[in-house]
Amino acid sequence: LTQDELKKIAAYKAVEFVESGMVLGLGTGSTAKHALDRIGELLRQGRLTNILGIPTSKKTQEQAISLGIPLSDLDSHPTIDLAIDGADEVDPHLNLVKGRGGSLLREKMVEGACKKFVCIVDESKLVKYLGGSGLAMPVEVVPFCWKFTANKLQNLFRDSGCVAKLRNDCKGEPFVTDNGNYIVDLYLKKDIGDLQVASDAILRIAGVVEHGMFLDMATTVIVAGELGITIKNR
Ligand code: DER
Repeated sequence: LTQDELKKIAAYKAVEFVESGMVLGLGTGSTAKHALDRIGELLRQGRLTNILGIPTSKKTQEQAISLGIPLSDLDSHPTIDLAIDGADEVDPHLNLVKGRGGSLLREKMVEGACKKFVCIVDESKLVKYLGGSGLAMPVEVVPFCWKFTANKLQNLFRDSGCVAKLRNDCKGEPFVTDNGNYIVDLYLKKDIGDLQVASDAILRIAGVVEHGMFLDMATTVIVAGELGITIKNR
């Protein structure tokens, strides 16, 4: 099975949790895309009705519109029944790294407002500890003096061999989020220790808007692997 087929399997499994009448947090990324496609299909077939979607990015909003999924927002629906979204990393405690797609702020706002957050991943996302994949740990920062903020972040995790890099787009310009901010990606060589302590320290830096560690947020993680589907509950 290809990685994308595994993502689709996890996504379709998550959509089994969706009931008619729900207000849904709609995730962002290539795994969540399959979940949206499936929701759109069930709506078209009349097997799901009366769904309202709260998108976690402009990209997801566009996909939802193209699928005919009715949309609303957090101002109108401050409490959401269920969110379905992917992740870049999942640790054994169901803590996540998200945001490699650049949507972490709106994802964290939406998923933080949900009664249930079902995270969908292929098995390649499982890590022993967050930051362990050696891939980016995203932090959304204000553009104003981003170097100053990036240096504070790098120094915060210097004992973990942290390198902080501004994320650029395909044209070599700074990547700009849906919220008009920049992303500084942290590359770690070692475990950053207590995640809550790390999270609090990151958020104390004035130029930081939000980071990509989603701690104690996922209520269920659906993992699709070569040997089948595993459902992990908090
Ligand atoms: O950027 C994000 O937060 C995405 O949800 C990411 O974490 C998962 O993206 P993928 O499903 O394309 O791997």
